[in-house]
Amino acid sequence: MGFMKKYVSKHWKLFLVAVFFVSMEALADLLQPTIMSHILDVGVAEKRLDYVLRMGGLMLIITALGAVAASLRNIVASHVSQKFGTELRADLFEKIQSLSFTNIERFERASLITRLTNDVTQVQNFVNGLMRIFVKAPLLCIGSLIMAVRLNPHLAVVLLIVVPIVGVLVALNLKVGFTRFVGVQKALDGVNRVIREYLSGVRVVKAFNRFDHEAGKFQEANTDYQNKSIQVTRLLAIFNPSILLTVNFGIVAVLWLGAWRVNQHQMQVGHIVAFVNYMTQILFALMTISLVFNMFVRAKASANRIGEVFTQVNEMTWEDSAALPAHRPGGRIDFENVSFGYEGSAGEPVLKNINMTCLPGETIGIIGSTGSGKSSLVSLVPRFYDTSSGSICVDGVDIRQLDPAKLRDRIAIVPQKTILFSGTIEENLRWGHEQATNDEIVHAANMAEAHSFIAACPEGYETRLGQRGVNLSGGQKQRLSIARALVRKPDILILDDCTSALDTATETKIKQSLKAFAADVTCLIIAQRITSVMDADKVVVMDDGEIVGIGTHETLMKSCRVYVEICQSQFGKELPHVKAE
Ligand code: DGT
Ligand code: MG
Repeated sequence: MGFMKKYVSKHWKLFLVAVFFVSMEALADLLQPTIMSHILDVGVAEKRLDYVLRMGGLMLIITALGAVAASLRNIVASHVSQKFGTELRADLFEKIQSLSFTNIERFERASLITRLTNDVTQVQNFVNGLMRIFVKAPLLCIGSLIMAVRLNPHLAVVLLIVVPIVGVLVALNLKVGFTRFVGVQKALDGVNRVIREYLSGVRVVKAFNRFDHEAGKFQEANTDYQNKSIQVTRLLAIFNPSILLTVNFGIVAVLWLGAWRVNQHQMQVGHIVAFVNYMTQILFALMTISLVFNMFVRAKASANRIGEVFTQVNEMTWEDSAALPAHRPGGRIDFENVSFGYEGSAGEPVLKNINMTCLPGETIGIIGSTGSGKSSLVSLVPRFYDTSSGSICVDGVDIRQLDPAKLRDRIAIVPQKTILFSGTIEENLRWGHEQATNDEIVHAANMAEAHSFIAACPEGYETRLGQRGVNLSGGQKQRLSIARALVRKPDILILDDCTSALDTATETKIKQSLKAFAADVTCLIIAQRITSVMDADKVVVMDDGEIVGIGTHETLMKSCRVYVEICQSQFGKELPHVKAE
């Protein structure tokens, strides 16, 4: 929980102010029963009205001061805890942002969401509680004990028995509670995960009529959450009344003992009233303390989970001084003996011994059966992942020395799975380049054959997209995604199967525009159709994570068996020729 240090050093002063006010409040509460006993034993017993009035006035003043302290404490405590919660959430969000894919994939997405929301709230609540009731409870408890013993040592014998029993109960509660609360938190993760998966795939779920199945999964997670929560509540249901019972027995004992002593004329009634008052305060304080422990346990479990994210060390390191050379045209990429495997997939490498060079301005087609590692190969260039062995250089600089942000500035990607964000079309296109002029945006949209359909929308570029662009067709989304990449004017352009949802005519038009655009841009084009890549400067053929052929269409037709097989499967025996331009 080292991450808390920062906030402690930032907020401890105000925290202490709140604690000061809480102590004032507790002090006011502690004085009341004693004054009360004086009023009874002196004022009432001796029928001295002036004494009653005087002490009554004192009581009023003390109560008023207590109330003022309580208000101030409330204000300070809310301020500190809200600020703390907001800062913690912001820092956690920033941390998650800064982590590499590999780091993030160690957590489930659902659990990252609960960590950001529920866990932060738990810790925030605890901090808030610390400044309110949590400090007050022990103060009241110890204070009441002292005041009670001072008031009447004979009655205090009862406390000698009651307090240890309650202490043991609270300790037991704490011990048994911890693992249970951790379990509750995990179960809540489960519920979030199921909902997330369902919502992100809601159309597919409905299309396949899998609602019952999904509902079943939800039911399961929900029931698990219920059971775990019930277990915890049951625990509280046993411990809290036991504490209550013990203290109430104590009160009865005090009444009995006190009545006996009053009968013997060894003490006055006022003492009994005051003593019972202190006992109730102790009871209240102990109940709160067990609540505090429960909240502490919950907050600790949450803090651990937040700490897990904070302690992730970003595996991607770089040298601040390293920079890509400024000379143009840039965009040379060298793969040298690159191997790569995703973490957790049994160490099986997805890419093996990749060697290739892409020169500035070259267009490289990448083709291969599904799962052969094409997307994985191109995802290494913007350093989404680091290679397991071997190196990748961009413009002669090993990308492991480069700040990924600087590297990615030079690269534009059209991912295989189109992802758009809620906002207007223009806002989405500006992701490519914030400062792009309107002309540049329209130009990019034109190249991606997106301008005509955008212009046909009543609101044109101001058309709002739903989350992930749900109000667009697959092909429209793909074209926006291409335009977004073109707005960037990158050195390296990566197109991952980005024309899969387009008809051949549109694809051809886009390819022609790209040719002019990409004259000095290194283009990596992944495609399923041979026709999409056959006129590239070089075609890379992938099979099972390896490059089995590099060359032009003609050379590959002569030398690469896999390429010929792909070709035959797409065209039959009649093999096409590259059109002379
Ligand atoms: P495609 O798009 O269907 O034509 O296939 P490729 O060639 O783009 O294949 P790719 O690179 O997506 O996948 C290669 C292998 O890597 C495949 O066995 C699945 C695995 N893989 C891909 N993405 C991930 C990932 O994010 N995590 C893990 N653990 N494995 C992945
Ligand atoms: Mg792919």
